[in-house]
Amino acid sequence: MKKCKGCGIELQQKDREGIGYVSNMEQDYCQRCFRLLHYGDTTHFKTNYVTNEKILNIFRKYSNELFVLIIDILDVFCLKDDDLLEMFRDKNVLLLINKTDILPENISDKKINAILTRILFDLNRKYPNIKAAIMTNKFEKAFNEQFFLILSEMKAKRVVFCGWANAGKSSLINKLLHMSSLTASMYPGTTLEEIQINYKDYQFIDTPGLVDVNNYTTYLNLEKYRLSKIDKTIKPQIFQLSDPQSYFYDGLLRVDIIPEKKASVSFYINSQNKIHRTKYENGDDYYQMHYCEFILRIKPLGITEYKIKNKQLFIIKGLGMFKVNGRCRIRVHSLNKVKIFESEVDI
Ligand SMILES: Nc1nc2c(ncn2[C@@H]2O[C@H](COP(=O)(O)OP(=O)(O)OP(=O)(O)O)[C@@H](O)[C@H]2O)c(=O)[nH]1
Ligand SMILES: [Mg+2]
Repeated sequence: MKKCKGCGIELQQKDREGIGYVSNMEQDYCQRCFRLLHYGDTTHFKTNYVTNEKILNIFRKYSNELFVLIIDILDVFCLKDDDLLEMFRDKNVLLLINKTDILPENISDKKINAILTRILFDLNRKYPNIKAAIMTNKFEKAFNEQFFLILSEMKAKRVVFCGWANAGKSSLINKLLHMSSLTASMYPGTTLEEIQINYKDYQFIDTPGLVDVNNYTTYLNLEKYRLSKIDKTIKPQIFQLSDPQSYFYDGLLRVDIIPEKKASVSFYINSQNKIHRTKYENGDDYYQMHYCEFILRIKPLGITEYKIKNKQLFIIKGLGMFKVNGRCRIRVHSLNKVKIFESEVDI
């Protein structure tokens, strides 16, 4: 049985439109990986191919090995309230904090370190199975060295790379092993099966990304996903207000802010997209025009209300985050299914 080197799927010649298709069994990459890598073509891309049940079954096979959990920095900010670490409670975990380069430039390395130290200190009390944590891309060379040092300290020879879809697992293995054979792409659900890679006396196992029901990207069509995904350094969009205002991220998210006196709000989203502001009383008109326009299947947007006394950071996974300063009431209109995380992080 031959498998695709990029995504791990079994290769087949029978079904042209099916997953794993190759015109010739000599080929190492399936049609989907080939077209994705060379033409950025997503015609054969199905984001809902892998289920969490299937991925958890892969993990079960490696229960005694080291699990390297790769986490997007914005997900780290709400990790304490998320479901991810619960899935690894009984496993030895090394956390790799990825994509720190997307944080705004004004957040210094010192500040990032302080924020992460605090988060990890709290997490470790709840999850003593987290053995270590490293940032992946602040000091790249040092990261590779540190990573292998930890593996040797932990006497880990077989390592399972895991995490939410699109966290950067396959790219990271490629980078660590100075290769490019694993398919990495901007779309979630790229890796389809486990892939074993032997390197010196190690075995690295790449796995498909877990589907996160609390992430907007799970519900967006590919086009909108591409436009809203944060892949570059965020430039915050900051607004001051003294009257009630409504802020819109297309039809995806609406935040109404009713300040007691003065307030400010900063949005951290893909900087190609601009937050639209209207007076609160005109908010409904704009909303009706853009309501749910990009969401795969129409899903009701729910409203959640909060009272802010001083300041609060909110994480909307897959879209970004926003921070409100000043005493105010806010109403967040967002996908019902997606949890809004309130984070203690002070950025
Ligand atoms: N900005 C930034 N982007 C990154 C980083 N690491 C990976 N990416 C991007 O994240 C996207 C996902 O990368 P993959 O390696 O395919 O992620 P994955 O976790 O293997 O994804 P699945 O197989 O779908 O679960 C790609 O667009 C990468 O270029 C990083 O450190 N910073
Ligand atoms: Mg992958």
